[in-house]
Parts: sequence; C-alpha cells; structure tokens
Amino acid sequence: MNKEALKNSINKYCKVKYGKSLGEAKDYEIFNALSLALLEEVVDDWSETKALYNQGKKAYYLSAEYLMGRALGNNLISMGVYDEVKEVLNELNIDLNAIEEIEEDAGLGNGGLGRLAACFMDSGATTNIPLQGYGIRYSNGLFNQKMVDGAQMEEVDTWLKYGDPWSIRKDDEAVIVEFSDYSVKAVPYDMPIIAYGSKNVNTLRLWQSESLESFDFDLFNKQEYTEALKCKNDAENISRVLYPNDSKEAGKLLRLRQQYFMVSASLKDIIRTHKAKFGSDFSSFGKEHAVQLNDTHPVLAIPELIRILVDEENVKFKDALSIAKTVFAYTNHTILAEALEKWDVKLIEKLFPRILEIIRHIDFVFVQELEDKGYDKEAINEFKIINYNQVRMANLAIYVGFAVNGVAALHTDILKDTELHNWYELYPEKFQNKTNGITPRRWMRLCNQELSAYITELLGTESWVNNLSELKQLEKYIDDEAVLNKLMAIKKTKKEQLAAYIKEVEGVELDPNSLFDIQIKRLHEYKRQLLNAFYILDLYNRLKANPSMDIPNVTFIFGAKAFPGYVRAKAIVKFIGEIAKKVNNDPVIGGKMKVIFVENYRVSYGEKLFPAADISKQISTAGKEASGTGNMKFMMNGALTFGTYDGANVEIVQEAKEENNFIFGLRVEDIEQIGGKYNSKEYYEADLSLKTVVDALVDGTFCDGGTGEFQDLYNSLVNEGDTYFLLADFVAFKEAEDKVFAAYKDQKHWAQMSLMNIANSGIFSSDRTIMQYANEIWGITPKTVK
Ligand code: GL9
Repeated sequence: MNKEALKNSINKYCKVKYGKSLGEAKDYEIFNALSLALLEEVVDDWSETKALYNQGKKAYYLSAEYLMGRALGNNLISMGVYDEVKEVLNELNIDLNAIEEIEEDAGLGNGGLGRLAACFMDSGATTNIPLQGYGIRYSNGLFNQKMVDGAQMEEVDTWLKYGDPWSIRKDDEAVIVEFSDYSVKAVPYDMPIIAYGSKNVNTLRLWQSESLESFDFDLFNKQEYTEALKCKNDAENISRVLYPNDSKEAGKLLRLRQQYFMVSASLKDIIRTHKAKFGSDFSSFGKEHAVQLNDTHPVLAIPELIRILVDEENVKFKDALSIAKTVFAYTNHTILAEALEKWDVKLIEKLFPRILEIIRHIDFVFVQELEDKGYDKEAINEFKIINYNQVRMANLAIYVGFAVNGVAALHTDILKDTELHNWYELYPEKFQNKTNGITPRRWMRLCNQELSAYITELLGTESWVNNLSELKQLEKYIDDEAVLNKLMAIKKTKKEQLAAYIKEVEGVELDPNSLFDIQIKRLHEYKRQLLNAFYILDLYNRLKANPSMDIPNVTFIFGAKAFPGYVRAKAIVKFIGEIAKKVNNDPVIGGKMKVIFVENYRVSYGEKLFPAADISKQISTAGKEASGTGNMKFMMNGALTFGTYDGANVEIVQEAKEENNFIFGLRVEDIEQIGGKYNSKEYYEADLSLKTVVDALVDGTFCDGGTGEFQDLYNSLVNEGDTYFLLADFVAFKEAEDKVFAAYKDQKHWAQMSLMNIANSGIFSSDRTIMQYANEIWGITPKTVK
C-alpha cells in the first residue's frame, strides 16, 4: 500500500463527500472518507472474484440475520494494512482507535445465529469458497439497550445515521417482489467480504425494500399527504426493522412479508445469473447452485423456487420439485419447541396464495411417498407439512432439503435421537453435524492484537490466522515460565483496557487484578443467568458472614439483551442489577467482589470483553443450548470454561481436556432420567444457602418496584416446576466455583490451563466449519483469485 496515495485518497473523499479538508473533518467524516479510500483498494479484486466464481458452482447462504458488528477494523486486518494505516493516520494526527469507535455496529441479527452467519461470510472469503450471502438490509437493527435504574429500556438502533460507506447500492440489479396486495422493489446493497491472506472478495448482498413509485401525485394535490405516501411507507416497512426475537417466533404478518421478500428477491437474482449462462435450461440448476437455509426463516425459498420455475419458466411441477430437492440444505439451530416456525395457512394465503398452493402440492406428493413406503395415517400426520391449518417450516425444509444439519455434536445427536428421530429414520442419509465456529480474524487477530502478536512471535509466522490448528504447537510451551508469564501479562493488559472502557462508559471502577468471570449472551431462562446471580448472592452472604474468607478478588460481569416482551428475562436483568447495587455498595465487602451488568452488549462490546475474561460462563441446562459460540471466543482468548455438559462445551473440553476447565451439573442423560419426577421444592428445602438466595426474591431483601416480577421468578422455580433445573444444579455450581477460586491461587497452573485452551481452540475456527459445509454439503471447491 502506497502511503502517500492513501493520504491523497482519504483527502479526496473527504473533500468530495463533505466539502472539507481532513483537518476540518469530524471523526465520522474521517471514518467515511477512510472507508471509501480502502474500498477503492479492493473493488477490482471484488469484480475479479465475481467473474471467477461465475465460472462454476456457487453456494448461497440465505439468512434473515447477519450480526456483522463494525467493518473498519476487521477490513483493515483482512487487507493486512492495519498497522500501516494506523501510521498513516498518525502522521495526519488522527487516532485510528477513535475512528474505529465512531462506527456503529451493523446489528442486523439477534445473537448467535446471526453472528454465526457473519463469521461464515468471513470464513467463506478467507477459504476462497464461492459463497454469497443474501439477507435483509434492515434500516433499524437490534434495539439499543438503555439501563434505567437497573431496568432495560429499548431505543431504536439507527446504524445508518453516519452512512454506510462499505456498501454499494446496485440499482440496476433491483428486482420486483410481488405480494397479493402490492409489489415492491428489492434493491441490493453489496458489502465486500474481504479475505485474509488472498485477493478474494466475497459478497454479502442485503436487500432493501422500496416503493415502485415514490408517492401518489393526485392524493398529494388533494393534500391527503398520509395517503399519498402510503405505498412508500408500506414498501419501506418491509425492511424497516429486525424482529428482536430470541428463539421465539411471533407469527406476525410483517415478519412473514420480510421472509418472502428476502427469498423471492434472492431467488430471482440466482435465476437471473443462471439464465445468463444457460438460458432456460434448468437441468443443471442443482449442479450450479446450492442454497443453505439458515434455520427455518428462509424456508419459503423452497416453494418460491418451484413457483418461479413452474409459473415463469414453464417447468413441470414434478421436475421443479426434483430440482428443488437438489438445491436446498437446512440448518437447525435450536431444539426449543417454541422456536420451530409454524405459519397459519390463512396468513400465507393472504400474502401469497400461489405459494400456499405450491406448499399444498408439495405436501400432497410427500404424503403419497409416505403412503407408498407403508406409513400409517398417524405417522404421516407427524411428517405432514400442513397440519391443523399450520405450515410447519421445518417439515418443509427437511422433506425437500437434501441435507439437514445440527450445529454441535451433542445437538445433532439430540436431533437424531429424539427431536427429529422419526425424520432421521425416514432419511438417515440427510443428517449431518457441522459444529459451529468463529472467525479468528475478528475474535482474535483484531480484538486481541497483543495475544496475536505474541503467538506470531512464538510460532515464527502468522499463518495460524488462517490455519488455526497450528495453535496446537503452543503446547510445547506448557512448562515455559517466560511464556506463561507473558500470557498472564497480556491477559492483565486486556483486563486493564476493559476496565478503562467500563469506567468511561458505565462509570464503574473495576479491579484488573481480580478474577474476571464473564457471562455475556442473550438473556433467556435456559441460559440460566439467574443461577449465576443466585451463586453470586450466596457468595456475598458467605463473605458477609466471614469477611476473611479465603478467595481471590473477583469481578462478575454480565451482558445481555432481553427480548422486549419477555417479562421474566427483564425481571432477571433487574434482579442482577439489585444484587450489583447491594454488593458494590457494601463497605464490608471492601472490593473483594464486584458485580456489573454492562449496558448494550453487542459485537463491538464483545470484542473488549472476550479477551479480558478469566472465566467463561456457559451454564445452560444440559440439552438446551444447541451450540453456543461465545464459549469458543472465550476459549480462543485464553479463558477457562465454567460450564455444563451442553452444546459445544462438550467439544471444548474434549479438545482442551476437562482438567483445564470446570464442568459441573446435570447432564442430558441425568435430566432425561429425572424426567417428570423432578421436584424443585425438595432442593429448595434441602439447602439453606439455596433457600436463602431464592427467598431473597420475595422476602424484602430486594425491591422490584412493586411489579410482582420477583415473585413471579420465585414461583417459576419453587411452585411451577423450575423448568430449567436451576435449583438442582445449585450445589454443584457452588462446588465448581470453589475449585475455580482454589485454582486461581496457583497462577502458574492457571496460565497452563489457559494455554491449553488457546492451543486447542483451532478446530473452532469457522474456516473449518465452512470448509465442511463446502465439502460435505455443497460439493464446492475453493477458487482463488490470482
Ligand atoms: C442459536 C442457538 O441457540 C445457539 O446455541 C447456536 O450457537 C446459534 C448458532 O448456531 O444458534 N439458535 C438461535 O435461535 N439463536 C442462537 O443463538 N438465537 C439467537 O441468535 C438470538
């Protein structure tokens, strides 16, 4: 990269866009000018990549969510120019960090599922796989969380307020999406996904919904302004806002519109590229295109493809269905029953009657196949796509899809053995496991530059960044005191940086010498933040009773957004806030322990939190967390997992060994065995320390502002069966924490355990995951731009 040319380019964009010199520009203006200057550097490679990929089979990731976070820092890393650009900016008296911090997160996703899609984009590019993402360009992403007196409030996210310099709007590739009541224009915005270590630049194409006409002139002249703008508003509403669901489906008309909008636009786009190459010959369609359905959200793509082929391309239904059966593969991300989408037949009929007809036709053919195989009526009802006037999206996906995968070994086993057992017996060949992963660029190379530099120094090369299993070589330093000390020093640095940031944005002082125990993820009962809270309260009680108790200073950090309508989740947020107030203001505790619930946890906050953790809290009820991916981010950055035998925790301890982590609590088999016989009250009454902390919900220790929310939490545990086995796991949790404190005293041994986690995190690179999708599902090989 030519430094002078870059300076000139930044200056030029600043002038053209803002009519200012760089010296006069605001940080966000510099951010935009710099981003455009960098984009300029990759556009040619981007075009070349597109041309290259067009020569063979392509895979498409269809996802309603992409939790991208910030682009600038990541792109600088991918382009390999982070340090250089930092220097260039220094010479211009600009602080790169400040420019990075001004960027809004692209929060176009809710949590793990959306962040996985973002990691897959990054890995697809870096492994040079012809993979394109399709999604929705929500004007407003996931809400911003404001904490008001310990309670969550939601504010609209306006991530586009400073512009979107990394996206290119492609008006000439807009397509029309038709609903029964009106049609809209889907305008693509392309984001470059820049490979690390090669010239490839992949594409994430996000669709924005716009009106075909801007407004109705007649109505405008009659001064009926609202009516005049109705079509514009109706159209724009479709890509207005991300539904803030976490594993719960709302069944809303607008959401269904969003889903169809996205899949219809994407398929029209795919078919356009197909026809440009093959004309109206669709016989090779499945050899040219593989479509991965990210959960059930994009499953309408199946009937939409068939509709286009039959209605617009003169393909017979039977052939269209056969083609569809070679194109789609489905990923299941959760076994929570309430998350499997079902849509009322009426709703689908109202928005797109032809799609309903096609679904009925698919169902009819499917039932015939089952009858031919000798299934009886009862069994067929289990499989049917339409049942009780509801369309079961997962059934549609599994029947038509040629592959079905879970996202961690345990999760896939549960699908095969229980949740989807009948399907597994019907189509054993379709089922696969693809354990999730995370991109080491963002989650290590970018967010932990200190550790990255040190690893590079130890290994003598930076090739580990795109071949993460090379980290295994770090094991040879297991007894090297200098290395162990340096690892602990880096951890300390990351804790100091986090503490400084938290001081700045939350106004809370943390002790970087204390043990940082962090639980960050969406708020959900099954993730059991409440169990962690009970433990903390119990620890506080014990410290009060015995102030000289021998434990290291400890800081408990929470971060979580709760679904706005999820009353219990919000009550848990409040409860943790109340505990924090009590603990942090108690002079007797004297800083021995501290509790903080950070505001507005999101990707960019995560980049500061993961590297600073000593303990990664992953305490879901066994069998409930399909995989988890935060657990992998912690591990890669040297935190030890404190967790249940659930999701990818199982594979984490398989890799890094159980002795280097803290596994506790009931396992899936235990929970199955207890079955319906679980009596939470027995646990509540058997352990006084447990009873005390549970009672704190209702005995006046804490105040819920008279809402009754704490009483409801209490009831859920003591009187309503404790669905997620909090009380059953409490004692085991305590014992495991005792082990943590004991282990932390031996800093050398702690460093060794940390090293083992880093060294064995290689398989959790999403490069590995995406290559498995490419090889084992899509049948696609890499294509590298020369
Ligand atoms: C999730 C699972 O709950 C996680 O365990 C899993 O790691 C991710 C990615 O596979 O998918 N499924 C799901 O609906 N969410 C997940 O995180 N929820 C959100 O994304 C909010």
